[in-house]
Amino acid sequence: MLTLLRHLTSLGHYGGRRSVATVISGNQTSKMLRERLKKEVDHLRTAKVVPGLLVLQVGNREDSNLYISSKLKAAAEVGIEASHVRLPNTVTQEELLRTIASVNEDPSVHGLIVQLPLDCIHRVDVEKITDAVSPLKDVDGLSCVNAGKLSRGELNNCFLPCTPNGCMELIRQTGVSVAGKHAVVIGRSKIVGAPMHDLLLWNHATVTTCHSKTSDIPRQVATADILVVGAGRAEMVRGDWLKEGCVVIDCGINYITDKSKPSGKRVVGDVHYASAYQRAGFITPVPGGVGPMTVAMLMQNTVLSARRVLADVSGASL
Ligand code: NAP
Ligand code: L37
Repeated sequence: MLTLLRHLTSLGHYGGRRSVATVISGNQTSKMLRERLKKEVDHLRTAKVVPGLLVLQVGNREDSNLYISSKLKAAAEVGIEASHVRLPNTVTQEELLRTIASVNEDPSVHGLIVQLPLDCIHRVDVEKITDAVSPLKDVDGLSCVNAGKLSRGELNNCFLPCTPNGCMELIRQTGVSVAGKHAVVIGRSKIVGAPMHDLLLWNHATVTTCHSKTSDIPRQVATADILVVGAGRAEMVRGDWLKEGCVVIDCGINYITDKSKPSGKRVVGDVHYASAYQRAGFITPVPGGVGPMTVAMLMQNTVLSARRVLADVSGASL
């Protein structure tokens, strides 16, 4: 009887404890995506279209260097021709705008991203920079045109920002349907939180977005079937805040001191993984969760942009 009771409680009957979360691997999901994209690129190359990506960096931030090298590596793997242009931190806004304008004109480049944050000694209006990228090459989806389309639900007619798009793909991996669910997003930045809100909304979730002025975040989180966190606060969300069995997507990349590591530091998310793992139904790890998906989605957007060019030339539909 006790054995049966244990069995039933582990299955969630009698309101008892269910089993621990299923880990959704961004490493595995992104690998499958890269393999699919490689086939598409092979096909495009046969039609004499070589997808081209240009990553524009200002300055020399250590974290950006790491992310850019992952992007270049993924591009090489799928057959995208990628180049990295690094401008010195002394560059002015005008020079940066001129560089963007010339890349906009270059037909060999299908995707252009300006890696943020900028590391620049001069005052630069970041909005002006992200808006200078041609909407047709804006594979980061950060220009007003693409962000506006997303906010209106025109998902098939714009470039979706890479990190939120990667989160949606991870949610799809769980098999949990988004429509009709309550989703909570923590963060409202242009690159993570705000587009995440839009994507969940237009996939028919009911969405609550929290930010630094939200009064009782644990109370909001307790109602979430799907939780996406992009706050940049190490291990902020605790397991006991969660609704049992929910989907937890952790975008956070935070470096904390860890004397036991040779580097003296360790990367953690915005979610306290050990406690959340005990209570969630699904959870993404950090590292190996959203990060690799961000990179893979950039490749997907670049391939999409190249396909659009081919369709324009040949008159074929996508
Ligand atoms: P951000 O621009 O600093 O935005 C953070 C957002 O979180 C803001 O909206 C802020 O609210 C909110 N916030 C901050 N502290 C909060 C708190 N204590 N309670 C509730 N909300 C809070 O950061 P971001 O660029 O969106 O990045 C967020 C995290 O995701 C970072 O850890 C970053 O490293 C990571 N990230 C990961 C990837 C990836 O590929 N995995 C990509 C991009 C970013 P206000 O608006 O009120 O200030
Ligand atoms: N597209 N992405 C785009 N444009 C930008 O302007 N800033 C920015 C951006 N962000 C970005 O590239 N983020 C990012 C974050 C993490 C990874 C990749 C890209 C990543 O691969 N992270 C690994 C390793 C983390 C670590 O050990 O430091 C991970 O497994 O999460």
